[in-house]
Amino acid sequence: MRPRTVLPALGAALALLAAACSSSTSEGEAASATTDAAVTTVDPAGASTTAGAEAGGSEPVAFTAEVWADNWFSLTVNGEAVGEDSVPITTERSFNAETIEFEATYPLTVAFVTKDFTEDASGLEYIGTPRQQLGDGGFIAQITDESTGEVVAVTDASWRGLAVQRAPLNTECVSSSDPTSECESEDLGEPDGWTDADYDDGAWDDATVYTAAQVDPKEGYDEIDWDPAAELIWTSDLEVDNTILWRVTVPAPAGA
Ligand SMILES: [Ca+2]
Ligand SMILES: [Ca+2]
Repeated sequence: MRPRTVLPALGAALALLAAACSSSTSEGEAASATTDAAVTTVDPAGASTTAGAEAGGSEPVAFTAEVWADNWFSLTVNGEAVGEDSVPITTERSFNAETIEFEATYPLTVAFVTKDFTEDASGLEYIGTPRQQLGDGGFIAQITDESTGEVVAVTDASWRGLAVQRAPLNTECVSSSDPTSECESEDLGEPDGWTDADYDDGAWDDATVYTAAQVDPKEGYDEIDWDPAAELIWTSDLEVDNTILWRVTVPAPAGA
């Protein structure tokens, strides 16, 4: 009798097992699909964390930027404004060196705005005086990684620049008795997202390097111990291009 009792029980158990296997097939596929989806979601974050670690970029580092601009600048790093020239652009003669300290994570997306002084949209300065003229620009900067003491970025021909305010487009208006009316200007404004790491500056121009004789840097320039590789830059037109946007990417130092 006992085997008879056991066999039907075993049969019932096998039937249950078969049913369980049958139903678990579709559940298993669903579970598997869910897992795949979860893995897909997790992967990018994992990859990004790894990339940051491989680039030595997971920890913020202290930096010092030293800047001299004719006449004004502001500095954004990795999309965050970190400092600007303490002398307002509304000051006709503003020549001064600036030191800005900030923390950031490699790779650095460095974005400067530089402005040559203009009295108004005409692009001229000393309007109505015997000195009425087209002012000129010029800019030099270096960034030091304070954790190593190494200069990790200097202005040079590799920087990408975009002139967004240009005046006067008709330079002969420099001798006009009413330049504010007669000088023509162009103002493009700042493109959206231009300080972001992934902004495409492919259409921008390479910086033009100038000698100190060409820019004639004034007060403050000699107060900074410039790295030999740091150069005075601007766009190709020192006079007409008044507001320039600059971009450069600074990778983590090798071995970091
Ligand atoms: Ca100037
Ligand atoms: Ca100018």
